[in-house]
Amino acid sequence: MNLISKKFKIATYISLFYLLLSQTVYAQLSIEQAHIRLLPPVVKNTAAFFNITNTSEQDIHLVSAHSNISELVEFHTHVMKGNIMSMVQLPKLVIPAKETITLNSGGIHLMFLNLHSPLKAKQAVQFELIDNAGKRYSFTANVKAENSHSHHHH
Ligand SMILES: [Cu+2]
Repeated sequence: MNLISKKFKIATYISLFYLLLSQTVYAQLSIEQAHIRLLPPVVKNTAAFFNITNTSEQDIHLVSAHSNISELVEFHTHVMKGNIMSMVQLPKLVIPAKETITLNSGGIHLMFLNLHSPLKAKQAVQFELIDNAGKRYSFTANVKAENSHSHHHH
């Protein structure tokens, strides 16, 4: 093997290595059925619900969230304290590789605290989810009144 073909072979291995590296480092999230609950204007907090899918090969650790509509955006879940259902903040939300997590009104949800102004039906709200590497994922959810015929029990 002459020197030129040897160098070419090494270059090929290096570029293959970076191609594989870039694919594993590229973390990706998508959401479906996103909506934010419309509540009476006196209520200063509300929540967003959606299905979130991690299409990448590695777990994504979401550590914070941000939106212009409220002072704070937090990951919450519901826990039973005695016989009372209450909300607690989750320090992070892990979306496992190739999996979907459902955020719904009885479980995990994205909580908007201290809304700057009352929301309106069909308003498009943008929010960002930020992972432990500082990567920001931008999404939009529409404000929607709760279905009065729903049979959810809380
Ligand atoms: Cu909450």
